[in-house]
Amino acid sequence: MTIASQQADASAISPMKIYDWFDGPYPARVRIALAEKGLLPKIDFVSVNLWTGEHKEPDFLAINYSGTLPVLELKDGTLIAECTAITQYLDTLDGNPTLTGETPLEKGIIHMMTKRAEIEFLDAVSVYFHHATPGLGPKVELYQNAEWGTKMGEKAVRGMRYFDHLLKSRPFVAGDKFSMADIAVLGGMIFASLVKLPVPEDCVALKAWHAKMQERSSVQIWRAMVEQGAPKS
Ligand code: GTS
Repeated sequence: MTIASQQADASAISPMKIYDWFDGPYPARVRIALAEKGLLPKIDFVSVNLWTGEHKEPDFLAINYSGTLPVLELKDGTLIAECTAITQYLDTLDGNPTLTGETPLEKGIIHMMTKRAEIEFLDAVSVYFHHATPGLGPKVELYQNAEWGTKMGEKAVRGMRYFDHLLKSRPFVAGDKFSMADIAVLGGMIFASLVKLPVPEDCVALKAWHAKMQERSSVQIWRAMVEQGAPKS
């Protein structure tokens, strides 16, 4: 089998479904990746309302054991959860991976920086939201630990400082090229803004990188989708 024949063609596997929520920071990661790859027209979005706890209902838990969004469903019913996994899949469909790296070295560095963006920043903001604020409300937040949430808020700010330091000497999070790692840090910035966790004033490089990211058409397309508002049920 040739490499070319192993590469799935988007038209052969579309329509694909994405279960997500229109303004969620993790869903944003996949929506931006889809816009980068020109794949948005191939997707049917299915709304799962986080605020009513739809993602914790048995019907959705059967789709994703973790009870989180987004989830990609292929035409044959295959389900892929986790933003990084979904992005890797989508990025390699056309045999031209622009977000997850071409060489073994690029792939390794981008994966590392994406994971670091999650651990040190985005996931920490998420824990802050779910534990140190009312989060998604009492129906969803069955256990909260405000002290833990506050600690994770502090960790997220340390993460911002880490990425600020990094971006002083490179244009993008994983080096010279825009990648999935930039999208993961963008997810952190989107979540931080939603929960009003401010970026420290002196994080000048992080702010400049963030401003540059807003010029990308993928980010503008994502923002326009958010501005359309919540889907009518
Ligand atoms: N590791 C997962 C991934 O990368 O996909 C995390 C996904 C995640 O936490 N998604 C959020 C979620 O489902 C969506 S959002 O907060 O960004 O909108 N949260 C719901 C919950 O109850 O944790």
